[in-house]
Amino acid sequence: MNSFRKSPIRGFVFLLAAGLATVTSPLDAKADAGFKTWISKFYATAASSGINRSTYDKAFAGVSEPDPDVLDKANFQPEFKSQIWDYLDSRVNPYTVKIGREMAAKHRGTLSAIERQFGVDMNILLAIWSMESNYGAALENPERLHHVPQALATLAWADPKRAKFARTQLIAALKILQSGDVTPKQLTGSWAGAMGHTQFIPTSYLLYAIDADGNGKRDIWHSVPDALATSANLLAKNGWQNGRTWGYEAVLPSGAARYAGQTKTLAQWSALGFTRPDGKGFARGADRATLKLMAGASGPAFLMTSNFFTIKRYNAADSYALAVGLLADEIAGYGGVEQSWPRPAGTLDIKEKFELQSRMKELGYYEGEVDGNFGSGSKAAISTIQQRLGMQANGEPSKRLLQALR
Ligand SMILES: [Ca+2]
Repeated sequence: MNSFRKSPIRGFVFLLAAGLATVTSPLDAKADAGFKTWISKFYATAASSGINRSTYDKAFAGVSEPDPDVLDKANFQPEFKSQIWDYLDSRVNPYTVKIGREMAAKHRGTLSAIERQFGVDMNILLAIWSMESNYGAALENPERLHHVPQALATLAWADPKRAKFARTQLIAALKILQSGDVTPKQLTGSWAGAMGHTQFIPTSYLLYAIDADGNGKRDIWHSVPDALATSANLLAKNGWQNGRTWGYEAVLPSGAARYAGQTKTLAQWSALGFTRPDGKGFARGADRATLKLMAGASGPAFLMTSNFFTIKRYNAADSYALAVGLLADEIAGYGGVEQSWPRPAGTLDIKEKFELQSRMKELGYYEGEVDGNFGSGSKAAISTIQQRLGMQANGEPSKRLLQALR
């Protein structure tokens, strides 16, 4: 859903990006020669990890230049960090919940089998699938697919910050290829080497990949059972507690913000005055939980239990793990966050974002999906409308704009 925006081309990236143009300058040729030399030299390292010549040559067959798109994406810096509520709106909304429920129905048998075998809640697996590849839809976007050996070699060769990571991942990718699970052509991934429906980097694949459909190949690129079982295996091996929640939304007692980041038992939190928004207490008082204030003391509080930290083994951001937990709950039919996020005055909540997109679509300004996600298409439509209304054309959704369209 959120494709990477193009970064301003600068410095070294410029030399490589210029390689895309039809005219080849001597500088491009020099860069390509340097890259090819790096690939031939790296074979010695790969060989010392057990990669044979034939695997290596197959991995790099037809690769004669670095992947310019990889460096472009690696150098992309978001202009501003999105607020937690905007991030959650883009991940946990009527659209992702609806598709999640459709996928739950479609893959019921597979999901039940995985839940039984690994003891991991199927709704958590659906939420991860949504977060990682929009339930596989992102894999159909060629802009997002890179040849993994080429992408990782590009980073190892040209990105000093990621070179060590990329070398390790490249060796792991070559091991995957050598195992016969995939052909070189099928070894596709993101610019940083995250692969398949559930976006595993090669080292994680080697640790956790599962052949769940029994065809003899661990295929997280084309087999939904393999991909979801692989995620379940990662969570199970990292301490997922079956039948337990990931955490509780809580009402922050006055003066209790000072406990943010602390871990206590749920019984201790209760004794400090913490309750759930519906006034109910916390089950399993002996369980330990960590207080997280994701938007400061004026936003909802959360008491995160151990499964929250297991989700973070997938992606270390608190916001990611919260989105997975909330989306899983909503797919399962539970309600979302009950307390309000401290949104600035005049900005839209998720229902209003959907309404704005629908209205823009009805009026012919917007042709994209009504998904609450304000990407370039939505922003361009908003700018056009703002111009027609004589408002400042900043592309940002607002209550004022929605009011104007009603
Ligand atoms: Ca398989």
